[in-house]
Amino acid sequence: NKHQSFILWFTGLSASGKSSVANAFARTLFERGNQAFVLDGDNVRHGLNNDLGFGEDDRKENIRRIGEVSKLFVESGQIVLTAFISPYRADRQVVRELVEDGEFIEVYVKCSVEACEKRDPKGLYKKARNAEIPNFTGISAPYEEPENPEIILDTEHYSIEECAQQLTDILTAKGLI
Ligand code: GGZ
Repeated sequence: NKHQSFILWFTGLSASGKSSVANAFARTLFERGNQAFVLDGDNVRHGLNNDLGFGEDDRKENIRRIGEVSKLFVESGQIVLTAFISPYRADRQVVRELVEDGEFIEVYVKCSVEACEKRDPKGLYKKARNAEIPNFTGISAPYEEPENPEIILDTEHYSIEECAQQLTDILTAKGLI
């Protein structure tokens, strides 16, 4: 179960499945005896970053802090899985450059706005359409697709469990787990 430490940086729209896949895969890692930890809105935006909103500058600061925290986790020997929209390429690039080569693995959780909006588990897309939520990613704020992600998971056409299995297969093939 020897592994190097790295960041699996999930990026994608709200309701694309980032947290679900990250948590499913973290369970797999745990069962294999790997040390892994998931950072997501529930444990970061509600705590460390509860002073930040969803304007461009606040998202940038959100991602910067998450990057710094992730770096600490990597230094502590863990696999860290982060599940944030992280809509700006430049902000993701900042995190990539924060850690050693190969330690930042960008996982694009790909799902169209249409499909995410159909899921709308929290009713946020509906509120965004009614302008009750401003700057909503995919509706009234941008999402910059990764141009060269290490991994793409298509959650529009594959289940959460299938995507988690794909991650296992890809990282095993890369010799990372
Ligand atoms: C996007 C928003 C917004 C706006 C609240 N735009 O589906 P969720 O609820 O659970 O995930 C979304 C979460 C996004 O926070 P992140 O920290 O991942 O965003 S970023 O990386 O861009 O900083 C959504 C909820 O917060 N949410 N308002 N305006 N998502």
